[in-house]
Amino acid sequence: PRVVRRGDYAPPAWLVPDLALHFTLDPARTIVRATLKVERNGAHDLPLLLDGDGLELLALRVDGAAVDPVFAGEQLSIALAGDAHEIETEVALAPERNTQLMGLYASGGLLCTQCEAEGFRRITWFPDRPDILTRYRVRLEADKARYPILLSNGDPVASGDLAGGRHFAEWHDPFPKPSYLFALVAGDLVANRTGFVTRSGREVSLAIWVRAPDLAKTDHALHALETAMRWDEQVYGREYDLDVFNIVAVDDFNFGAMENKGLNIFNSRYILADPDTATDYDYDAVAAVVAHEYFHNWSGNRVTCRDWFQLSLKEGFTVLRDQQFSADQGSPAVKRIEDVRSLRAAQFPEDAGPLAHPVRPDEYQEISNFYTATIYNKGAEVIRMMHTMLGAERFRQGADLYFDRHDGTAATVEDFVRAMEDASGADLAQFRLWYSQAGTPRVQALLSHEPGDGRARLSLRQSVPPTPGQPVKQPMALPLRIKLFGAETAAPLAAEQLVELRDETAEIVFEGVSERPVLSINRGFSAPVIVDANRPAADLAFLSAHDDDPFARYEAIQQLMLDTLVLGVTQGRADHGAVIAAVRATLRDRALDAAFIAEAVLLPSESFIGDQMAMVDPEAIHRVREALRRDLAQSLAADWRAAYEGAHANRFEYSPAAKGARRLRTVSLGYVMASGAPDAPEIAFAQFEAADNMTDRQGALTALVNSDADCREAALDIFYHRYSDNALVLDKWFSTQALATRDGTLDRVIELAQHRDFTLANPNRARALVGAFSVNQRAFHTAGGGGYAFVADQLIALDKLNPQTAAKLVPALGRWRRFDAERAQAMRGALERILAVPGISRDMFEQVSKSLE
Ligand code: HT7
Ligand code: ZN
Repeated sequence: PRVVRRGDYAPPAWLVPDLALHFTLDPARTIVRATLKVERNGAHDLPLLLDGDGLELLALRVDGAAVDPVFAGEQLSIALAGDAHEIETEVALAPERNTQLMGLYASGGLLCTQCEAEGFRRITWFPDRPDILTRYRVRLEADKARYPILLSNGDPVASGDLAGGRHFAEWHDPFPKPSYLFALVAGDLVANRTGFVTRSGREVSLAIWVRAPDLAKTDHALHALETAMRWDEQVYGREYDLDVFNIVAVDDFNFGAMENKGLNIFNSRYILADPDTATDYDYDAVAAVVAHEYFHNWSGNRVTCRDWFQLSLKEGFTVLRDQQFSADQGSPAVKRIEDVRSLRAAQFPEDAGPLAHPVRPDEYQEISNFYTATIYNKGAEVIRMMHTMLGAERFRQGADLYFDRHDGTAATVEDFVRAMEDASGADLAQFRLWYSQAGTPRVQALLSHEPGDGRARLSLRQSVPPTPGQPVKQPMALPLRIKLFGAETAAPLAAEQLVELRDETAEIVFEGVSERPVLSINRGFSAPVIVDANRPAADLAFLSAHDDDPFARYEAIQQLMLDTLVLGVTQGRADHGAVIAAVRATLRDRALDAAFIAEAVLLPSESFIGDQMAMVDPEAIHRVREALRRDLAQSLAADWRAAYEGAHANRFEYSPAAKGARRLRTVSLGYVMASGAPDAPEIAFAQFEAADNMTDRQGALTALVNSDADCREAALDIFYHRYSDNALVLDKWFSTQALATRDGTLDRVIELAQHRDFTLANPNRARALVGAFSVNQRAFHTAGGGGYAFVADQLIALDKLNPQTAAKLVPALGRWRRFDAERAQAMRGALERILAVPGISRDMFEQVSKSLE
């Protein structure tokens, strides 16, 4: 297989300062004419190499003269004598046959593009690498009735009618950009528009383009865009720089959205929202993704990446920025809890498995496989740690210096860290290991107390586990926020300390500690590590009630639950008393807000419990967790009812308080159902029917679908018929069933794959069924290996249509080392079967072969 190595980077031999693109758009046969002005970069005699993928080359001219193409592997090689030339190419494409959804493709009557990472080469011959920055002039021609709206990057400069019912539009983007940021959209679209005046007075026209029936669902996204634009001015001092900012929603999209300069293209699930069809989670995700793509205008577009090994430079930083933005819109504590929960659900397992890679990888076969939780979420945590260590002010100075120094260029991770160092004076030499070493560090923390001399000693020991290709690791620089509380007085024994653990071991001495101290460590999740503090249940219960850091408080109750569950699985039984008492106290604490309570009282997921164990027993985990759930449900029956009823709202409202109430209501309903009370299904069904919003409706549906209640099938039917013409809600119908914790989920999922509404051609639908099922630990690992066989069948079929989407679903099968011999063998068998398919894509080959190593 082709392996691309970071160490092999060489600057481009030829630059392309200007490009004119002419599209004659047609879904069956689009003609693309490209005129590249190329300039020799330095003294050399290398040919110009152009990338192309699946293009029918119709013409090639150099300085106006036709030449015969010469190919060097997959590239077009053009020998050039002078220092500056004009290259013209003409190619034909078939967007309607493009099922990979990379390059130019058709989706729901639209024509649209996706170029990151290497899709531009599926549109035209070009040096498709991010360190070539080019000014684009684009002319689009299409049938006016079918494609009345023609959009591209930058600002519109001309438009008009042509003969034969056709028309054209011309767009110029004044900002030189890498090819991965090119975009076009043609379609019958309508816009939700507003104006925005930047703080320096630029008037920007904002528009969200959708099909006419969806227009009413775009207000939330438009409002989020305005809020994000203002926030970036206020918090990072970054302003928008074009006269227009367009967003288009499309139904078929491999990812969440794409930050193309001035023309963001979105998966419609991250644009469309109204109370009847979108949950609070969806609303929050829409705002976060709109903000994320907007923030890329600076962190990604104005300063882009030199090569794809630097991907986290834009993605990690932009995730941090969107997390900070979302935190500022609601509860920072709950946002931090949610972010850590998704880091632990997606990134920690990745870092512990065969696909582990550093935040700045050293090599790849297919770059699309590296749009991972490590690049995005761990990358964000790494920059967050710099924020913690430098403080907000010095961090902002570092960000300003980074943007100023590298504006208009393609930069590296090293450039970012150096800007932080230069602006702050901090030494981040050791800290850079976060970019090069994979694996989640573990920190053992042991607190001892000598009451006689009033001293407490905290011993810390760190280790970083071996990962593929990295058997031995250096100690990392870990910022740990630490505080001690008095066990009797419940008062802090000293101010919080920010301890930077740099060596393998360290000892911190606290003086004047007369009371027995209780350790609060990694507060706010200041470092993305696993802490083994071995704190007794009593200390965790104490912290869950008294810690003044909300994240640490959440962490304490979750650790208490986790310890109890792990003990239940490994020892066969565990005392539930401490968990019940802590949950009771949390539920009854009137000072806490509902959203926090809902997060805190939710039991750790079955997968997360599995992640704590060397050998995962999915059935035992399910049994033990269900037993604790039932015990909590029955022991606190009155509290759950009170929480459920107390969180009732009369009318839908989208505000942090209303969202928190709905979250607590859903969690409480789950416990009411788990109690086995005879009236519970009725309560759930009544909520399901009466709901005036999707959060309550889907919450009730999930509670019913997880149960054996008689009305579960009726609820599923009602839901299906009510929303059968809404693809995004039907995705929920599929995923709710695929995630069900009850018996028989595997059979149901196999049945659903035959449903008339199931298709692998739409990535959202494929993920809703196959993706959701593969993270349902109990169902996916059903004894006998049927879950693995099902997923392998689907991935083999999906790979032929859309390799990128297929390859993203491989990791669940790659976790075979953590399961018993029979399951491990069946998982390997499924991977081997995929690998043996003739014509397997490069995407799948890389994921599957690495998973088998
Ligand atoms: N930067 C965007 C990445 C992306 C992408 C990558 C591979 C294949 C398809 C894709 N669509 C979008 C999204 C982002 O992080 O903002
Ligand atoms: Zn991004």
